[in-house]
Amino acid sequence: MGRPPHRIMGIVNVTPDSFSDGGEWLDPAAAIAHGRALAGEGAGILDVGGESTRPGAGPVGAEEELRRVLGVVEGLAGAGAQLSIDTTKARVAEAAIAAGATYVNDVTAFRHDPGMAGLVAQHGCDCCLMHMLGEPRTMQDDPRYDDVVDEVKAFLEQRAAFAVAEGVAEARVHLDPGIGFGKTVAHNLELLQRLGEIVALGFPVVVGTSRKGFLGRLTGQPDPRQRLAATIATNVLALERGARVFRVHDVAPVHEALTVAAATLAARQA
Ligand code: HH2
Repeated sequence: MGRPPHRIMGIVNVTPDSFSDGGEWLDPAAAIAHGRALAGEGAGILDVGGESTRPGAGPVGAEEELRRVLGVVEGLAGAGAQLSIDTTKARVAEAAIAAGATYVNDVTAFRHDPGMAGLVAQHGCDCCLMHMLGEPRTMQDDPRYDDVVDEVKAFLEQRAAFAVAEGVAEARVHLDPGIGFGKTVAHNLELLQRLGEIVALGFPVVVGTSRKGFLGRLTGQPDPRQRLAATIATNVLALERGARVFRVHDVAPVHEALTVAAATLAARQA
């Protein structure tokens, strides 16, 4: 049996303060044009977010978040990609769903807003449940685990069970180890190395390494925009270990790399 196809989730950050592209797509017209370009480059999913989750970031109110993302989701309907809303708030997700989103990417795995799971269930949306230790404001302050993979895996298994108990169809649930969310460089590397253990839970696995700080720590590259080669290395390894969705800023080069990697993994002499 061949491996199921992978998908690229292109990042559309409508924020003033995202760690690598803050402010660049704050203007709705620019964000829409950017999203359309990413769809054209091969993004099967466009992930629209109005709240940065970078280490140290503070929360954004629902009104402001809605003001940032809603017109962009509306403007991307018909762009040829599934629309995802990257939010922890049911109010924001609900409005985005009404505007055409069918995927909810919640970095708190339905822990922040008690209305989120029911909303996703009611609308039959896909969802991504991500692991995070602590909250963005403090998550990089000395994170500790006994066994990072076992703990992330147990958390994700429990959150998937919660989502299903709340009425979300099992086939709609994606899981994400939350690279960089309350993790040291060593934790991130071990999660990637042992990603197969999370894939073994049986849900499609999403990975988000794009331009992240641990890559810069390894390569000595302080500028997040200069972390593309490192991003590609981690995505290829994650593909090989069974990840299915790749959340990235630079869609075209990652798409090329994963196309070749997937063809190689599928190759068999007749
Ligand atoms: N990473 C970020 C945001 N959302 N969602 C999922 N499922 N997985 C991730 O790894 C993930 C995520 C952080 O990256 P970015 O959106 O580029 O930055 P910021 O949070 O500063 O806007």
